[in-house]
This record gives sequence, C-alpha cells and structure tokens, in this order.
Amino acid sequence: MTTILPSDTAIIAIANGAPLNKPNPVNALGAPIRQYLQTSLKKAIDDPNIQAIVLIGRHDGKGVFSAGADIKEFSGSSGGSVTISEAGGIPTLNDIAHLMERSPKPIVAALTGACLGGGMELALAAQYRVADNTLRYGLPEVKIGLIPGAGGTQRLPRLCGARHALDVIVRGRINCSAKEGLKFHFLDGVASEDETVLECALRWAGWASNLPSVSLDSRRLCHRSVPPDAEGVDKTDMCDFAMQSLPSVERGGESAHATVKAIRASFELSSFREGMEVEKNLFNDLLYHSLQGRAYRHIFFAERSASGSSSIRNKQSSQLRQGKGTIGVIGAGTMGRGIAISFLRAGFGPVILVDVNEKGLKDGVQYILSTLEGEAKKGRIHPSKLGAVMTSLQSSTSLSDLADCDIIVEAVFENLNVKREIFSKLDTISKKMDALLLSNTSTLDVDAIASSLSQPRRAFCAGMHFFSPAHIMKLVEVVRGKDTSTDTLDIICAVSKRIRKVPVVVGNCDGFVGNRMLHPYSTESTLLLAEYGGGDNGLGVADVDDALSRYFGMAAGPFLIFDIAGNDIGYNIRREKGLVRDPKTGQVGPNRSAQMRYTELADEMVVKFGRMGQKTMKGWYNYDAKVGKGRKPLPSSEMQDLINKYSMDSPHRGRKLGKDEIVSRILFPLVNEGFKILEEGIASDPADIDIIYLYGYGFPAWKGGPMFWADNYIGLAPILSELEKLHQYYPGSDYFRPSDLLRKCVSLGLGVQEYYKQGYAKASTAG
Ligand code: 3H9
Repeated sequence: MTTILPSDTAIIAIANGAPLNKPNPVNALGAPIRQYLQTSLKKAIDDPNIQAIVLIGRHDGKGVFSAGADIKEFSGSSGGSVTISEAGGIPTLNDIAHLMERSPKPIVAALTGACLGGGMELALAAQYRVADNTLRYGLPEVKIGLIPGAGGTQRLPRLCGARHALDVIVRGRINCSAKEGLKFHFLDGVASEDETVLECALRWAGWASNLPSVSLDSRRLCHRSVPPDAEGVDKTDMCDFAMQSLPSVERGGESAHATVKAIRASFELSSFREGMEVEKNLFNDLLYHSLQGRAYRHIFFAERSASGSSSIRNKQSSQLRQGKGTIGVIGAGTMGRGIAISFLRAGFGPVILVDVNEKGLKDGVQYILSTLEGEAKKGRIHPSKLGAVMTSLQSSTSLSDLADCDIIVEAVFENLNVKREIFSKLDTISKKMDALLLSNTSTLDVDAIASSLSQPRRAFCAGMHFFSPAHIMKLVEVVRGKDTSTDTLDIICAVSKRIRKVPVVVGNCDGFVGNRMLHPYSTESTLLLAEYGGGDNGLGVADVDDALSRYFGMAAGPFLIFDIAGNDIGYNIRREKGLVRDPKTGQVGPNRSAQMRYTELADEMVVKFGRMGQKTMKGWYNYDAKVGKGRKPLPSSEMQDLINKYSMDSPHRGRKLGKDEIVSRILFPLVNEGFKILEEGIASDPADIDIIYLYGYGFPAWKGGPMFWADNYIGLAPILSELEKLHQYYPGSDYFRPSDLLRKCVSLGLGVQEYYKQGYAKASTAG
C-alpha cells in the first residue's frame, strides 16, 4: 500500500541530513544532521502552505529514530567540540529542541527502533509522539559519564512524572518499549497493525493541525510542572532514595549523582529556564572536567572497535551470524556447560554436548536445563521459546556425533596431549571442511593444538577463550593461531556477538592477554605478604584485598579471586612451569633459578594444608557454611602462621603498606606486561587490553581499564620511574623490568593511546 502524503505536512527524515560518504546507521546527531534539522524545521515553519510537521528517522519509517548525540564529538582531552559549546554557528541539540518546542505548527515525532539520548530529547520537544512496536527509548547518557543535556532531565519528569524519569535517566535505560511509553504517557499513540508509523504520525498531524492554537501551547512541556506521583510518594523522598542506591561520586558515581540533582531541579526550581540552567551546568561540568566520563566513553568505543565489523558474507557465515548452526561442545565440566548455555540461549541448535564420562555428562545436561529454566523465570529467555531451546540440547559420549557441526568448541581440562588427541580425531570426524574447530584453552599453545589437524583445516582453528562462568561473563578472547584465517576470526567475532559476548582478537602466547597480565598481579600480591606480612602488625591478606577492591575498585581482591577459582589451579600451573618444590623429593623445580624472587607460601598452603579455596572451605581465608552461604571470607590463623613463617627473614617484616603503595606495587607490573604484550603484537590496540580487563577481570569501568588508567589517572612517567626503582631493588622479578614501548612513550611525551592513534605503532612495525 502506498501512503498518500498530504501536501500540507512536512516530513523531515533525520537520516537525510547525514553526509552520504559517512555511514551513520544509528542517526547520531552530529553537526551536519543538526544543521540539516535546523534548516528544514525553519523552512517548514516559515512555509505558509505547511500546517504540521512530522519528524521521523527515515522516510520509509524503518530503522532507528536516533541514538542521540554523536558521541565522537565529545572526544578529546578537554571534552567536547565547538558544537557542544554553542559556538561556530552550528546549532546545538538544545537550539533544535527549543525551535521544535516553540514551533507555531504542531510537530509529531514518529518513533521507531532506538530513540535514545539526544534523539529522545528531540522527541520530547515535539508536541506529539507516536511509535510502532519496534521502539526502544531511553536516556543512557549516564553510562557514558554524562547526563541528558538537551532538556531530557527537565522535560521527561514534566511529561511522565519523577518516578519514570528517575528510572529511565538514573539507570540509563535503553530498552523502554512502546507499551511502557503509553503507560507513562511518553507516547500519544502507537501505530495499529495495519498502518505504518508514518501513516500514524500523519493521522495525528492532520488532527492536531485543526486544533486551536491554545491546545498547542498546552503540549509544550516547558509550560508544564512535574505532576504529583501516581502512588503518592513525595518527589524529594524519591530522589533521596535514588541517591542512596548509587555508587559514591569517587567510585564511578559522578554522572549518576548529577542525574538525580538535575531531576530534582525540575520540580524544586520555579521555572523551566532555571532547571535548564542546572542541567547545562551539570552537563558541561561532566563533559569538560570528568575523567570518569572520559573513561566511560573510551570503553563505549573500545568495546565496539574490539568486536570488529566484518564484510565477509559467505553462506556459512551468514547463517552463523543469524544464530543458526549446529554446535558441538566437548567437555561437560563447568566451562563446557556455560558455553553450551550461551549458544542455546542465543537460539543455536542443535547444541551437542559430548563427554566420555557418562555421569559427568548427565550432571552437565541437568545443570544446563535447570539453568535455562531459571533464566526463563528471570525473563532472560522468552517463556514461549524455552521448550525449543531445551530440546535443542543433545548429549553424547562419542565425538563422532559431532560430524555435522558448524562449530565445535573443545572445553576439556588443560592438557596439551589430550587436546591434541581430540583435535586429531575431529580432523577425520568433521564432515564440513569449513567447520570451525575451536579450543577454550586459557593458556596452552593454540598452534600446538592446531598442528594435530591436517593443513587445510588449520585455517579454521583458533582459540575461543571463555571466562568462568561462561554463560555469565561477557568476555571472549579470540586467539589467532599462525594459520588461522581472517575469515575465521571474523566469524568467531560475529558469533560471539550473537551469543552476547564481547570478543577481542589476541595473539597466541602463554596466557594470551588476560592471564599473562594476571601473572605479575597475582605473583606480586603473594610476594607482598611474604615480604611485609608477619608479626603483630604486618600486612595481611585482607589488607591487600581491601586496597585493590574497596579502595581501588576491582570487583574483588586477588586473594578472594584465588579462593573462588581454586588455589590448586595456580599451583598446577607453577608445577607445569617447573617452579614448585617436589613434595616427595624436596627438590626445587628445574626452572626456578636461585636469583628468581619466589615464595613457597602459595605452594605450601595447597600441598601441605589442602587450602584449595572455597571448594574446600579454606584457602587464603576460612569459610563457614553457616556464614554468608559459605562464601564470606573469614580470617584464618593457619594462614597467618604460614605468612609468619615465610616473612621471617624479610627486612620489611611486620610493616603495613599504604593502600596506594599496595595498588602501585601490584598494578604497575600488570600495566608493564600490557606494554610488553603490545610490543610483541599479542594485542593490537591498548583499548583491547582495557576491554579484556573490564569484562574478564572486574577492572573498574570508571577507570577505563589498566592502559587508560595508566595514561590518564597516573601518567606513564611516574609508572616508568617506579618500575625502574623496583627492578633495581628486585632484579629477580623480571616483570618490573620496564618495557621498551613504555620507555618510548615516555620519551615522546605521549600516552599509549595517543601513541597508537598517531600511528607510531604502525610506523615502528613497518620500520
Ligand atoms: C547524548 O545524546 C547527549 C545529549 O543528551 C545531549 C547533547 C548536548 N554516537 O552499538 P552498535 C555507532 S549522548 C556515535 O554496534 P547496536 C557505534 O560506535 C548519546 N556513534 O549497534 C557503531 O559504530 P561502528 C546517548 C554511535 O545495534 C555503530 O554506531 N546515546 C552512537 O548493537 C553501531 O552501534 C547513547 O549513549 C552515538 N550516539 O546498538 C546510545 N551510537 O560500526 C549509544 C552508536 O563504527 N548507542 N554509534 O563500530 C547504543 O546504545 C547502541 O549503539 C544502539 C545500537 C543501541 C543504538
């Protein structure tokens, strides 16, 4: 059906303002679009033949309305661009919103898809809003360290009440549906099943243009005041309550606190103009002065660039991208279960779980099914789809049942020979020559695993390193082997996104990026105890954890993490590396030199005392089944005795370290390892490392990841000088030896992000 467009209604499509040579799939409201909107609106308002205006994302009513301001314009160390500071003749979003609100002709916003941030603020400035059921509206500015800055904090409470405004703005929601929009009066109408959103908007425009002008005035939100709460709760109390639930300003809550202040201004101040002034000041303060905000915005783009976007569109990849394909998962242990859940939840199927151990397989299937049921109860799987998702799970004790799989992920325990044997069997079993054969190894050599495949298959082999629990953690390290093809990497990234993970492509080395950087972090944490612990007042396990978690902001301190992961894992890795003392012969491992700085504290607690961690109810801490469901860390006198023993000969024994000292001793070598990883090309961008640490290791988002933190919170020169001092004092810890890349950045006076942005990294590889 073709829509007959009335000649007295101007239809302005946001997408038409985008320059043709710059793809803008989300209609981000950059300078050219703002200029276009201002010109088009003025023209329509001045045209005597035009009675009403429809503002829509695209003329055909498809795609998104707008994802808001162009976040790229907010970059740069000083904050925003001229367009935000209202200079240079380019209209700001506020200019456009005011123009729309003051329009003498009714404007109907026709909303589809994403209507976020500044996009939603333009919709609020229109006199009417209609949508179709694809609408997802929200004001997510807080998540990029800002607040809505084009009237959102003042108009939304006036239209929908303080309760909905707090919910949408403080939580930074992006998923409010058309149904919710009608409920809270954000929307005036929703297109019926037999009309398009444009037809619906034209219907409203026709009707509104025939109303007397006084009705138009009542539609201008700047003339309204915030209505009383429908449930009778005092608005100030509501704001106080919202404030209490936020992280503190120092710990990432700067923008969230500002959102509540701005919403408060919408009902506490006597005029809209005064409220807008508060919003403007808070917004500008965050944009120009908040390091937290810059960190959040860094992450927004880092996440998207790490995930890559591929141009490959062969049949297999297209199907996998759409969530279609047969998946094999080898190993029904913790990792295999989580991986299978991730694929099932995203609609892939059949998903075949294979394990030679029948009991383990049965337990695995049971666990997966009950987790899926739990997810459906929490609304993460639509109840109507649960049955199909569950029946997509198959199980087998034979690898030969994986013959027709498109993707096979091996997730058995970390033993190279076992993995090689599995891959060599897959080589003959797998019937599809382009099936992706992936290993979930966290440390082993992906090339050594791939070498058990015939040559053509190696192009389809890579690491796909999930983090535990695999159905919850968002990170996937996609490990590039020497023969892995670019197409394979691209498909893995696309599939990872499909199963709602954040993929980061990394090179092949011991521990890849995340676990390799964790080595100095965990080693130095333990060495600190053996050096500064002991006596009545020495450094304790909880002191280190507290400095890294509560003070610095990591999701948990290192010792609690060791206890959760299992201390035997670290012990086994050290044993494989030939570092531990043989418990039977008492011989020190062959790879531990006399010069190496090493403590046997973490070895003895496992071998002699069985302190594996939470699974044995004792590790660095004690655990009691009756306290905090057996997960609350409690002090252990046995561990204290061990620390006393190992710190006996240390000249620093019994000294408490300050929190900053603890943080720098443990995190500077981690950052240094990040530099070495970049130097070796294991990671191709410092932002990739930041994403890995954020999503895999609980680094605080408001510090932007370790490399952003080093560049912006500390500065590279002080890090280099501290590492030099430490390396001189502790030559037996190679991780203190400053990387060449760190030295180069400091000598150029550049941060590492800047070094990469300015192309020095490429130049040095080329040279
Ligand atoms: C704001 O509005 C401030 C105002 O209050 C006041 C101003 C005065 N800008 O995520 P995707 C890019 S602040 C620039 O992969 P999806 C993104 O980088 C803004 N670029 O797709 C990617 O580029 P590439 C408040 C943006 O379907 C491409 O679009 N709004 C923007 O998974 C596709 O993105 C927000 O915070 C942007 N605003 O998700 C919304 N948005 O292909 C942020 C996206 O080169 N956006 N890009 O990598 C989102 O939440 C998601 O992108 C969205 C689509 C849900 C829209």
